Amino acid sequence: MLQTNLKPIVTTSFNLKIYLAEKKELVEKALDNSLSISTPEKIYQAMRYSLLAGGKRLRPILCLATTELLGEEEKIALPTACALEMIHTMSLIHDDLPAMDNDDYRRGRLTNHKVYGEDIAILAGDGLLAYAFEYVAENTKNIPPERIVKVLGILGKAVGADGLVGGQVMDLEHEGNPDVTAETLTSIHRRKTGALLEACVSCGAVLAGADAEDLNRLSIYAQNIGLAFQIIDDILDVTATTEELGKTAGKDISAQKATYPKLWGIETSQKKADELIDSAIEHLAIYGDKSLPLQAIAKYIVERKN
Ligand code: GRG
Repeated sequence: MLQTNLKPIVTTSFNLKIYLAEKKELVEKALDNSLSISTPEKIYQAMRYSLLAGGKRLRPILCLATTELLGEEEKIALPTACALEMIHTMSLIHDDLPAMDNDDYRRGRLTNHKVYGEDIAILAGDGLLAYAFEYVAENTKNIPPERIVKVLGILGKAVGADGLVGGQVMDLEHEGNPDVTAETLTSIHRRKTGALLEACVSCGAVLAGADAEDLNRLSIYAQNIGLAFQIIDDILDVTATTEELGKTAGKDISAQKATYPKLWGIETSQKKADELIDSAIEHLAIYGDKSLPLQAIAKYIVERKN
């Protein structure tokens, strides 16, 4: 038998499935502890109903992964990670309202207004939005205060007229318009979907003390994955089932929404999403293997089934 003194080749392996499962468990526990029932009970129950309804928890995980990439412990970013999920959940509750997309199902269960009524669902969203800011301010420890102020500013911008609110307004304005261009669609989704995903990465970076170059590089990564995320969301609306999605499939067509598959077809849309992910990953090259989690999350965004 051939004897060699060669050491086994060390390959870098990263198991995204295990990584996501571990982070998700951490986030679920932190969210559960973040909001207990107080009075008036009904509003706390409505807020917890949607906040603890599962979901991929991609936004908090992106925040934690970015903080770790830059060499800080994830625990410093946990309150902000929870706040990002509170804001995301608020946007889903409001998005599902009869005055908006009018959906009955979300995350595999009845939407908030179907269970608690429209009035309480609006207030549950408002309650989660306000609490997100309170939660960051009250619970972020051992971080220079100027970083916390910066995080609060990033969150506010991502929610406002240049973020979720503006994107939703543009989305509503263009419903039923058959002439929406790719530029307009991208402008809608840069705000509606991309702004919050970018905030997840930026907040994680700021909490870890990122310099301007890191912040710029990581923001470009986030903008690319944000748009790819929405392209895949549009594709899944056509190709996946209601059971797989946990929400009504085919909603974009029935609501006459402009979508990427409508503009480009499914194959080209998938190709453009893949290109965006390649470009996102290129912006992580400087970090080497430390960026494996963010690289793998980017790939997951285009391979996901819900
Ligand atoms: C009231 C301040 C305020 C804002 C609300 C309703 C609204 C304005 C904005 C809508 C934002 C929205 C719902 C965008 C869609 C983003 C998107 C693709 C959500 C799906 O995210 P996933 O797949 O969901 O990560 P899970 O359930 O896995 O978390």
